[in-house]
Amino acid sequence: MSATPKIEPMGAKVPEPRQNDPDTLARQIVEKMTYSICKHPEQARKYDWLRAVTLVVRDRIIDRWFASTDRIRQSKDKRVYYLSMEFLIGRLLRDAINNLQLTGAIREALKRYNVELDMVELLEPDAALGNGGLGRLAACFMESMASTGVPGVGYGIRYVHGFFRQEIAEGAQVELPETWLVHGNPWEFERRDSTYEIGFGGKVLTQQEPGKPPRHVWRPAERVLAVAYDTPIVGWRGEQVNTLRLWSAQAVDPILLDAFNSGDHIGALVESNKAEAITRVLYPADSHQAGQELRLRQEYFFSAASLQDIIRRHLGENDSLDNLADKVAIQLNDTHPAVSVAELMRLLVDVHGYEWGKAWEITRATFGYTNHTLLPEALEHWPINLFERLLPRQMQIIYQINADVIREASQKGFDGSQISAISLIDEGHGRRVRMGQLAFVGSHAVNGVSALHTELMKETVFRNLHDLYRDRIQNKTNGVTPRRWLMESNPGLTGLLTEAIGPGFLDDVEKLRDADPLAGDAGFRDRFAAVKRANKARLADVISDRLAITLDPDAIFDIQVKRIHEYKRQFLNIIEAIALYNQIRAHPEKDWTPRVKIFAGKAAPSYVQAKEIIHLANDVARVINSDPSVRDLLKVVFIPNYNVSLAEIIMPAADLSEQISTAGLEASGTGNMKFALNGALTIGTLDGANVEMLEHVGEDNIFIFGLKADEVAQRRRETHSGRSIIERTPLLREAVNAISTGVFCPESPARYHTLVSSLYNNDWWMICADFEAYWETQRHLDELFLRQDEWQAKAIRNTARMGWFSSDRSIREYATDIWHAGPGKRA
Ligand code: CBF
Repeated sequence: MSATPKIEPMGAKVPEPRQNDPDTLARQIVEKMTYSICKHPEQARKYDWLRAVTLVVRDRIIDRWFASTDRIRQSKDKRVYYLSMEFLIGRLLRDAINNLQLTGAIREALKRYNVELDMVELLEPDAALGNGGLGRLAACFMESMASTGVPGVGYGIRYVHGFFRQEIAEGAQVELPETWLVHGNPWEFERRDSTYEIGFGGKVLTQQEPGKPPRHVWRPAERVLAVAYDTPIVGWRGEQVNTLRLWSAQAVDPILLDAFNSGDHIGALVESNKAEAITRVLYPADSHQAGQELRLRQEYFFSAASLQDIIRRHLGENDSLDNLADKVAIQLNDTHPAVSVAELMRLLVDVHGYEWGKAWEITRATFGYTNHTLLPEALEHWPINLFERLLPRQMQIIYQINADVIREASQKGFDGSQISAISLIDEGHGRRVRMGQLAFVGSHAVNGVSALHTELMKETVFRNLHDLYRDRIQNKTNGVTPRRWLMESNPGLTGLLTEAIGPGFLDDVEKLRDADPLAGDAGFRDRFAAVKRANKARLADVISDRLAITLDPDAIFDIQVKRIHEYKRQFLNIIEAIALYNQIRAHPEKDWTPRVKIFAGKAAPSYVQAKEIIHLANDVARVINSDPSVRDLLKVVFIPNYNVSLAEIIMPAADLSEQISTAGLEASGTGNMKFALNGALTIGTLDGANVEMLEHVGEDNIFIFGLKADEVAQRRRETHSGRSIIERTPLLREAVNAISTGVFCPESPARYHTLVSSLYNNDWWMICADFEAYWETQRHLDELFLRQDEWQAKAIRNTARMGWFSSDRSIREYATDIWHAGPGKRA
């Protein structure tokens, strides 16, 4: 047999220069329309254009993808694997076109057929494979890894139904299934050659040979297949294309023929339904412990598939796993993939024959863990009996890790209560496995996502583990990608800045600093304000189309968009809106600054209070917007179905960004960064990354109010009641009374009884405690807005000073301090 000839993949040496002029692109779009979509261009519908353009862009990406993969393989550089249950990527076409710098040429090409690129881009469904901040951060990090040259692979789950669609019916949230895959997904490539078996349940056999440590063999009772789907992630200027690999679950046997043949047609499909259920739906809760078996199955499924894939790739390029940690860094995005620690130990010890101590050394050196919240309800812990039933061998391994950790702590003199805080097993709540502890002890680096959050991690949830491993916790403040959150979502501002300071900031966003002195230039301020006004008018159009509410683009656009959660305090914002409404009516003679309060966000379907807050926002909006005595000085809007694409329109249109969480509870926030980068002023508490934003933009350019984290803790020790504050604060009292007497819901006056009584009896979120400071700061902002020169100067300084909050900076820090990977780091 003759040797197989070596076939160079097209584009492996690339990028073979494809022509990017409008003529060539126009011709290729029609070729795709004809031969891939099988439509005559004259009969093409809108979606056909989307598909044809996507395929033309995709060809260019594939060339570069091959080249990047080849380069990484040949260089033998250390790879970074980002394990995340969520990737909230949104639309990909605009991102790809922008990063390949094809926007102008494709726009031109499409014009030849009377097709608008903007219209085409809007047709793409949002890939909503995440809940909020954590998932969106993962998406920004993927783009930044590709943009900064880090050889990164993202591993996650290919949910058939992403984050639910939200509709508002009579003021209340209604959840509907999201169906992003119904028209197919041109960005993904199914890789059946990367399919792995994942086991669940069964038993562990122990084989004991004389003089040797026992060998454990896990015999799962159930097996499902994990099939890989790859999506290219294009970095800035297309210089590197990384891979996002998402796993889809399938049954080993698609149908049980015996059952089918004997007439049990439903039973024949039970296995395959059970397998496919693993990747069918994203859990719609960002900070609630779900506790269901399916969630644990999801976590193990994608962790186990990713580890098998990583090991297979490593062994394809190396002789053994001895050097795994030199070649591989695995980042655990929160505790969701924390079971990976036990699974890697199982693979090393049981499958690859490593001695326990050596396996532990490799495991710890390989993993890093990012904590994203201190909220107790979000710290995952699994009932031992469930864990043991589903993952019996991993449970044994966790016991053994725990024994080692406890021994170490005892040797260092830790007492009983410290040891029980450190233990991987919570003995107090019906015996549970603590995933935070597992992730912590199994990682060489543990990080928080803002300076304050990291310090609080050391003082609270991980206090004792921090005492045991003093060097392990470090901070990595979050960031956002400036490509999506400035260049693509705000072309007006990007154009203005390019004219004013040159294009350098496109490659290095910290160069935005060059715009700082322009805050003193009246001509620039006017042009900056004109861009903002146009963005506000665009948002006003969207709101008019969707909700038939007319807004004045010259009013302050005061915006709070994020998950609905008590600690994020949308309730405080609504109460302030009511107090303002009361004051405008009581004092029509005063010079009120027109204001539009905009809300958007989803509540976890089982989170009753959060859903009430949405209902209240809608009820209040209905009453205020239809009251002629307010003379349009105040409007309240709740935009349904907040998602990444809507955020891209909202962020550039804000004058004022609401970042008002109870201090100590928002780990970082990233919306705060997107708003400020686009020139919004922030009203906020000293919480999460607001603290660092204050340092960067300067205290004159951000509006901080309210209790600090230590003051919140102190007040909680003293009292939980808001009653005395309500009673002595007329503005607050009247607003709260209006809610409780049914002013906003005469059809059901008791609707907000629970919400209001919580303010009186348990002001846990410090709404009463912070109300006055918040009100005063808002009135100060009203006055400032009338002095437009001053306001715009501050807005310019925000944009100019936010470059540090780029996810490129975050990724470089992870690469240097945790992964020891990335450009210039040869392993
Ligand atoms: O770190 C990213 C974000 O994660 C959360 O959304 C989370 O889900 N834990 C936090 O609530 C945010 O503060 C944080 O920015």
